[in-house]
Amino acid sequence: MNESLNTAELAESFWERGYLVVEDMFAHDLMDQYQAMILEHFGESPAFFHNEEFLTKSATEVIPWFPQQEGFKEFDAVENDPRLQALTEAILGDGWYSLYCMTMFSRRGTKGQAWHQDCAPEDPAVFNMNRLIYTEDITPEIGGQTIVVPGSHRRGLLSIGPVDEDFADQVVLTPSKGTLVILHGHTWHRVRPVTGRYRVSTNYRCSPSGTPENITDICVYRNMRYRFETNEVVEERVAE
Ligand SMILES: O=C(O)CCC(=O)C(=O)O
Ligand SMILES: [Fe+2]
Repeated sequence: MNESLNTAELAESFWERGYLVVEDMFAHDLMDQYQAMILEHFGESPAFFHNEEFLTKSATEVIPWFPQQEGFKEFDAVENDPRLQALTEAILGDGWYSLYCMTMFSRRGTKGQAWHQDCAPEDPAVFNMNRLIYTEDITPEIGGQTIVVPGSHRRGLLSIGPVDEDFADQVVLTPSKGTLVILHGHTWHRVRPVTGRYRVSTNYRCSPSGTPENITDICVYRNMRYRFETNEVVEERVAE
């Protein structure tokens, strides 16, 4: 386990690239405990949570679960980790706050997630930040690699185009058990299809001071903006 982090250097790297990978951040024992609870909750083949229109249009097949909201205190251990808190503070500054902890489950044969930004990028200062932990290895056999475009948190609106296009400058992340991935909400990112078994990731979302709490309500895809609260497409995005 990574006992001490070079917090200042990591924060600088985050702001340069719009994402950060810290391997061996969390103990395998803790990850095993989380994974067991997650599988207990989902079973290995749960039903979809989102409606049909969303699943079809967004090419996103993920089932969310909010364990802390259901009283699973064990999930506080990562949240309260002093190294994670110090790193978050170094990146976001005083007054940052936690939004929620969301576990995402994808079954075998599902599409993963299409290219998106978690929130509208029009104001560069208004954003969410993802602190993703992986409680089991992502492997090439399982699929579900997370793909990011470095520096895209400074590029503004995600371009319109095919929802699973490959970009020349994309970077493919294959996080192993215990890895922390921090991702700026404006960074262009997607998740590859899940070809084997199932895929699990858990996101401790947070925001800088003053960010509206519903910041992640509207997500930007290459073909639409979607509002999760009301399950509706709020804007169709079509090339001129
Ligand atoms: O599960 C992942 O690796 C990324 C998920 C994602 O897009 C997000 O949490 O915003
Ligand atoms: Fe996302």
